[in-house]
Amino acid sequence: MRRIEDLELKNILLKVDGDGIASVTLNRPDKRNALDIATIEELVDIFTTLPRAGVKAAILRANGDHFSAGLDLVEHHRENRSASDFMHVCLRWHEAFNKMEYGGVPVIAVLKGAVVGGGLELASAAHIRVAGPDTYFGLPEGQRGLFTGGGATIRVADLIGKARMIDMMLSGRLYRGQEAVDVGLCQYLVEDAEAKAWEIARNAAQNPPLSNFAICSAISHMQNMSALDAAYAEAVVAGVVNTQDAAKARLEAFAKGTANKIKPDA
Ligand code: 1HE
Repeated sequence: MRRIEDLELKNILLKVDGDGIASVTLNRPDKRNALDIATIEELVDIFTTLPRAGVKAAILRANGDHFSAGLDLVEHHRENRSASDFMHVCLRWHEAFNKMEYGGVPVIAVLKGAVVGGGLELASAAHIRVAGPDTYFGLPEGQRGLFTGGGATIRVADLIGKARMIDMMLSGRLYRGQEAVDVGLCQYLVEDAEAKAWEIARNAAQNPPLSNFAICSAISHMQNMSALDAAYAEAVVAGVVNTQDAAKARLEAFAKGTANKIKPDA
């Protein structure tokens, strides 16, 4: 099992604070955090390692003015890849983003500037997306003569529906502001996305890890199942999670009337 301190990272900064919250920072601002293959491999390593390292939540953020300009178009052009080469590149993107989505650690993305193409594919693998006022979302693949290869056909279509996704890809339509929230590209639109993401992460980190594991992996897995199989899997997961020791003190407090209440101003 690899340890966080053993990871060799060049394009991503990784820190874990004393509360077990990791910040994963895309760090190629001069290239607008375009995703080259080295960055994708670092994402694979990071999101393979974090769930086994006791990390309670992760903030996915970026240095510079833009979250990510998507596929590194210059590298792609320079490498002159064959169809088979690029298919394998896409499989590494899927590996990275699946590790994020199915790893069981809550990932909260802090979005700003361009969240486009593969940048949106990356953001859509996070569990919660928090956008700042200057964030915009696009799928300019059509304009570049490309197609999505990092899971957008699954995740972005799931967030916004296929008609909107096709519109974005065909017409180059960009979404931003409240409209981006309304269509489902992000869940929060706030002045200070960074602060909001940390607040969400710190709250989520208070939940028992097994509950977060189920929330952040079981729901995604169940979406891939028939309703009958999903209901069965839900019962099995709930059997394990809802009887865990970590829940007992919380349930006892509720039974005694000392637990917090679920009210808007509580
Ligand atoms: C890049 C990339 C990139 C910037 N690959 N190098 N994505 C796109 O089509 C978006 C392409 N990027 C842009 O439209 C703009 O760069 C931005 C709107 C994001 C930012 O504009 P700006 O004016 O701040 O920066 P810039 O001057 O365009 O770029 C600064 C540098 O970043 C420059 O490099 P330099 O060496 O000349 O300084 C750019 O080349 C570099 N850069 N974006 C490589 N994307 C799995 S399939 C997924 C398919 C897709 O993702 S398609 C969408 C691709």
